[in-house]
Amino acid sequence: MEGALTARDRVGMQDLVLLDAHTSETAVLDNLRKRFHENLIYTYIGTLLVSVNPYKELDLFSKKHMDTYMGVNFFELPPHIYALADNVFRTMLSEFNNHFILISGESGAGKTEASKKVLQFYAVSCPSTQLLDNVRDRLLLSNPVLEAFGNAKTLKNDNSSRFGKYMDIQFDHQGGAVGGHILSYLLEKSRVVHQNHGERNFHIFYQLVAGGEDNLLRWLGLERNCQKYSYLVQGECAKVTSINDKSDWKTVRNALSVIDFSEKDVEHLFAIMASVLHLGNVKFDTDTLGYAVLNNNPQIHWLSKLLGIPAQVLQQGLTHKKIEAKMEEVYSPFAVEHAVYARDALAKAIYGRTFNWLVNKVNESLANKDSSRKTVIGLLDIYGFEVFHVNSFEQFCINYCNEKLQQLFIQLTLKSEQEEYQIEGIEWEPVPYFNNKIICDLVEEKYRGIISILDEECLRPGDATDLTFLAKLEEKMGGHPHFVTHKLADQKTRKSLQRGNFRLLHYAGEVTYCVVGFLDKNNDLLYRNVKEVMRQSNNAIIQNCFPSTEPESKKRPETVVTQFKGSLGGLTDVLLCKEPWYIRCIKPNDSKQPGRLDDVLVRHQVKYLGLMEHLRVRRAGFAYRRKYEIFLERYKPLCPDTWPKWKGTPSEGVLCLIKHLGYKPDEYKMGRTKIFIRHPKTLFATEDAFEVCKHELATRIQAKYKGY
Ligand code: AOV
Ligand code: MG
Repeated sequence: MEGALTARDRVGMQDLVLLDAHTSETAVLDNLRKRFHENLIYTYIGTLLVSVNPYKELDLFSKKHMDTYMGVNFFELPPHIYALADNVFRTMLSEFNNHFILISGESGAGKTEASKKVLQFYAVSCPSTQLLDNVRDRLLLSNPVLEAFGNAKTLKNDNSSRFGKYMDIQFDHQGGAVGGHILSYLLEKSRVVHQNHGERNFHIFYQLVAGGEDNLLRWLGLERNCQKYSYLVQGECAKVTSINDKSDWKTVRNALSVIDFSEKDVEHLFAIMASVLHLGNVKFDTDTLGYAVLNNNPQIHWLSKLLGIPAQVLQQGLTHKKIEAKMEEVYSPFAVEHAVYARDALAKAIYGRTFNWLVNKVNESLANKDSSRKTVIGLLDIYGFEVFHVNSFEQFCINYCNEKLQQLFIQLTLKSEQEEYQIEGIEWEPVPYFNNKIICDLVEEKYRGIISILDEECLRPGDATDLTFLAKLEEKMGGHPHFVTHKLADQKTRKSLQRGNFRLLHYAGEVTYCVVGFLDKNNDLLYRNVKEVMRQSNNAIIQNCFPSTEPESKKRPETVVTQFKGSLGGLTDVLLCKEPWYIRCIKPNDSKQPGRLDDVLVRHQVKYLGLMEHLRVRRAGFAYRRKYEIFLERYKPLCPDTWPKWKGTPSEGVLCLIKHLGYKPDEYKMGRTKIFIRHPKTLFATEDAFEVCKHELATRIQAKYKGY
C-alpha cells in the first residue's frame, strides 16, 4: 500500500546500533520518540538498555511477561528490562562470576522503578524453594520500608530517592536468590528540619500521621493532622495527589513485620519518629538576659515519655552547652537562635542515625547464613542529577556523585573498550568523547579541589564563613573551564551570577550553587552534651544509635563530604571487580505527564548520557569477546577436529573451530589473546548449536550406559 508506514517506520529500530551508518542525534531522538509514542519505552544499544519513563502504568510487567523473557536469547524478543535482567542472570550462572547493573539518569527518569522491576524479576522468576520464598519476600519488602524512610516528594519527583542505594542480591549456584545486602549512601538529613516550597519531608511521617491507628497516635501524643507539625509543613504541600499515605502506611507496617522487626522494634521506631515531630514543635522563650528557656513545654513531656529521658535532662540539653574548662564543667546558656539550631541538629542526628540502624536491621534480615560461595548481582540506584531554582550543599553532593558514576561509565565503556582494541591489536578508529574526569578532579582533587577547600574552611578556627569559602574558591578555581564565578559569569556562560553563588558546568548541565549553609552542613556538628543526653534514653534504638562507647577523640571527625567521597571511592572498588551492565533512564518531560516527549529535554539527555558515543563504539566494535582458552573450552565439542584432543595453541584451536562453524571473515577478528565477535547473533547461533550438541551427547552417554 503506497504511503502506508511499515512497522519499522512506525515503531523504530529496537537496537540503535541497527540505524543507518552515520547516525545523527536527530535520528536517535526520532527513533526514541517513535517508540515512546507506541508505548515501546525500551531500546537497546547492544546490551545497554535505554528506558524512557512513560509516566503511566503499562501492561509490560506481569508474571507472563517475566516467563516470556526467562531463558530467551537477548535479541530475540522486543527490548525489555526483563531481557537484560535475564541475560545478566544467565551469564552469572554460566560463568559463575559477579555482576552489577548501573542504573543512571536524572531525577525522575525512572531509576528506582527500574531497579524495582529488576528485583521483582529475580524474586519471582528464580528457582525457588519454600526456604527461599522467605528470602524473596524480604528482598521485595525491604523496598517499601527503605523508601518510606529515605524517599520524599521533591519538585522533580513525587518519590525521589534522598539516599543512594547499592544492593547485592546473592545467588546460590542453582540460581536461587539466597540473600541480599544493602549499602546506603549519604541520606539528605537536612530535609527532616527544612523543606523547600512544594516539597515534603520523608514519606514515613505523613504515613504515620495519616495511617497510624488511633491508639498508636494517642500513645505517641500525635494528632491526625500534618498541619500541626512544623517539620511537615514548610513546603506547604503535605498532601500529594499521586501518593496515598494511608495505604502506604499499611504496606510499610506489614513489610516491617515480614522483615523481622519485632513489635518492640516497631514501637521504638515510631516513638522516635514521633519524637522528631515533637522536637520540631519545641518553641523557646527568652529570659530576662536574652537566653533561651523552656517553660512548661508540652513537647518536652512527650519527648521525655517517648525517649525515656528525664524532662529536666532534656530541657537542660536543649538550652545549654557544656564547656569543659580546667577540670571543671560549666553549662553555658544558648541564645534562642542557637537553641533552635541545636534542636534541629538533634532532630537530624536522630533521624540520620535511625535510618542507618534501619538499613542494618534490614541487612540482618536479608543476611544469608550459609557460608558456601555465592555469586551476586548488584543493583545501583542512586539519587539522580538535579537542578533546582536554589541549589545547596545537598545538590552539590548529589551531583558530584552523578559525576563519579558517569566517570565510571566512561572508564568501563568508552575508555577501556577502545583501549582494549588497541592492546589486542585490533584495527580501530578512535571515537572521541567528553571525559568528565576534569569535573571530578575540580571537585575532589587532593589539596586543590572544591572539597579540600571546603574542608579547609570547615576546620579553620576563627572567622571562616560560607563567604570566605566562596572567596577562596573564586581565587583558586576562577580560571577553571568548568567553574564560574560572578566576575566571569557573563563571559563563560553568558548568564550573570549573584554574589554568594558559584556555578559548576557539570557533564549534565550548569548548576548554580548558593554557598549559604555549606560550612555548617559539611561540619554537621552535634554538641557533645546533647549526645550525652541521648545516651540516657531507654529506647533501644536510640541506645544503639548513640552508644556510650562512641569514641570522643579530640580529633575532629571527618566532614560530611569527605566521608561521602570515601564511601563513593569504596563503592567504585566494589563495582570494579564485577561485570558491568547499564540501564540509562531518560525523563521525557518536566511535568510528569504521560504521552509527552519534549525534544529539547530528551536530546540534551541523549547527549550527556553519552549515548551517541556509546553507539559509535558499539557499532564499529564487537559485541562479544572472550579469551581464546575460554571460548575453546566451551565450544570445542562442536568441532570433531579439535575435540576431544587438541594439540596447538588456543588461538589456532579457535580458528579451526570457527572455520568449522562457518564464521564469515567480517563477523569476527582475532586479537592477541581474545576472539572478538561483531554481532551477538553469531554467538547465539553458536550457543544454540552448543545446546543441541550437549543434549545429543547426554543422550548418547545415557544410551551407552543403559543396562550397567
Ligand atoms: P528516579 O529514581 O530516577 O528519580 P523514579 O524511578 O522514582 O525516578 O520515577 C519517577 C516516577 O516516574 C515514578 O514515581 C513513576 O510515577 C514514574 N515511572 C518511572 N518509571 C516508570 C515505569 N516504568 N512505568 C510507569 N511509571 C514510571 V530520583 O530518585 O528523584 O533521581 O532521586
Ligand atoms: Mg530514585
